[in-house]
Amino acid sequence: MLIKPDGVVRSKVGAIISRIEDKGLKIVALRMIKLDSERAERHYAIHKGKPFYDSLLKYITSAPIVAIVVEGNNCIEIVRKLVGATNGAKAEPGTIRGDYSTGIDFNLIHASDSEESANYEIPIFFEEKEIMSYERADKDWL
Ligand code: FUP
Repeated sequence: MLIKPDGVVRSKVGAIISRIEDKGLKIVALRMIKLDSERAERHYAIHKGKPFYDSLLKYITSAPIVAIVVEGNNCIEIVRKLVGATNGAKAEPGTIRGDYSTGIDFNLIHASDSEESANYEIPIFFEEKEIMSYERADKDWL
């Protein structure tokens, strides 16, 4: 997942990470970076040619982001639920977008929507050796 530029400049990094940890998912990689256009284009290749593509690239490269890899049972489905609908105006209260975003242009967070997209996206931000292996102390309770 990515905490996008608005999440960083609005100082929601801690709040968002807390939701992931509190839910019981395990953070195994984390880094703050400012995306260059090449990496941003790679990440959003699927949206190339769409009407919102140029503004999406401008937004995602406008300030630092935080890239995070999380693991856990049904991780992708759970993170997508925590994140909420794409448009913050429609996202349910209690979700990250539902609580912090009022629209689709600035929706704070990106989350892979399938294992396939996670496998495509993670290497854009991390080398394999940067993905950590450890056990949560509460692993037997999750
Ligand atoms: P999501 O999976 O919820 O992050 O949404 P998408 O992958 O469909 O879209 C990626 C980003 O493109 C969204 F976060 C916001 C932007 N977007 C628009 O600006 N307008 C649209 O109509 C759809 C997406």
